Amino acid sequence: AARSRPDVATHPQTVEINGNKYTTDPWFNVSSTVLSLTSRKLHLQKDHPVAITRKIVESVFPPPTYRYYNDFDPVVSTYENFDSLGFPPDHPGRARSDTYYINKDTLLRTHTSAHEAELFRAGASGGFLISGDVYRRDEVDRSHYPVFHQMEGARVWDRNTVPNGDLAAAVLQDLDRLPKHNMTVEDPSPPSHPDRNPLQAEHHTPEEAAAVAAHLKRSLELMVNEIFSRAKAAATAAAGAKNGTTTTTTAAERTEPLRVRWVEASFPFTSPSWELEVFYQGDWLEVLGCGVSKHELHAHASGPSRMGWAFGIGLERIAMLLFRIPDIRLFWSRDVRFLSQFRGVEDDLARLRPFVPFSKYPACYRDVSFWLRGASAAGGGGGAGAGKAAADWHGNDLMEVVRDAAGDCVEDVRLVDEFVHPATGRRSMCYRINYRSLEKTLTNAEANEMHGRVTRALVERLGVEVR
Ligand code: FA5
Ligand code: MG
Repeated sequence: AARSRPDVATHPQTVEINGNKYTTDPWFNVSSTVLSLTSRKLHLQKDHPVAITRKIVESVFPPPTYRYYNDFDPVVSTYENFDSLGFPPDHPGRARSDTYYINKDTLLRTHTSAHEAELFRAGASGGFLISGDVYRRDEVDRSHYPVFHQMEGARVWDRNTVPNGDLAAAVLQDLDRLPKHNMTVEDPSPPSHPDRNPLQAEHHTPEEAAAVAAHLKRSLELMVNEIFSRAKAAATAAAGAKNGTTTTTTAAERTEPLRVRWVEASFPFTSPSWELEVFYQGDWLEVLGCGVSKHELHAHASGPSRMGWAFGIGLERIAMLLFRIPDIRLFWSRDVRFLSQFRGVEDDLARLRPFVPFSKYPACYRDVSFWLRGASAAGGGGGAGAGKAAADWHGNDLMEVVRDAAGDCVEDVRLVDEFVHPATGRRSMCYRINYRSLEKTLTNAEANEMHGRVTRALVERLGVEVR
């Protein structure tokens, strides 16, 4: 409830998004930066790395089995985004600290899963892929951005239409028709915990669930394998061009081998559920979530005889692996030094090359320390004034204020210190902001000016008291 406190004074009466006008209410919390990105649709922009990545992933899920939907509007109802998928009323994803609302019943989709129930209800058979821009209030670092692109995939089988009504056998036969790969999967089947991921025992036999899970995992491993093969070919071609010959050690051979693993996950609309992680830049990077679709979704939407799988991929995360793009902010760049590197690739994938960073400009670190309004919960007593009370504090609010004030010059923001004053019970926080432009070296004066703007915005918008 505290997080739903309205910003009464600040929201406009109406907003227009992709040609449609919406009436706002006190739930409105979309920043102007984010609003301005709703028309970009990078997944449809010719030769953009997100669009190229979408096409390569689509090639692993070919028609006629899979149908593609790439232009569903990002404005959806709260019902579609959450309720239709079985999110409980108190799920944290619904909070205004995490989701961009236009009004109480209308929001910017937080995932492409928002369209699953509708397509199932329309009787989708076989499978489908949905690509689109999605929106989340989230942290600031090199792999998170408040707008990104997802691809949803789903596959359905129907007991009423498979031979002898034997769904498991039909799925295994389809699995057998899929290509094989020889990629090493470090943790191919982590155990599922029944409390998080129970077998849907009233609706599925263990054999059916196992067959669907095997088909799902193979399909996604083939997707990653395809991406990595293309990345490797690109690196080889780039190294060959540099050496003039192909006889020397190639960059591909020097590339770290691909490491992938499955990790148990949990989603309200799948069970069992997993995430697929890929080792990248020294750490495990989560690239997708997936699982065996919940029976309720099919039962409500299409029919109780159906079952299948679904996944949701972060397209930027895959594009970062494919092109070796080091920072997610780059996808939004209109700099020709970025865009020109992908020209002609969409129509001729043999031209794909690793991204060559134009140069890494120096980082400028600046710290900001402040007191939150009022006493902390531990100190007792409520805070006076209009600022953020300690109990009402959410890191994502700060992340957004920083992004709004300094734009894409912020590389990351980290909480470096936090304490409660023993006598007053007030909470102090210190955040370290890394200002680094992708396009030029920031001067000290520019970094200071930006940090001043950020500090003032924190005071004005969050009511903190700078120390
Ligand atoms: C989902 O969004 C689920 N809808 C996925 C799903 C679909 C599960 C169907 C089961 C069945 P998650 O929140 O983990 O899950 O996001 C999916 C992917 O989006 C992540 O693995 C990651 O690749 C990407 N992603 C998430 N947040 C960000 C962000 N802020 N910036 C860039 N990519 C992100
Ligand atoms: Mg996740």
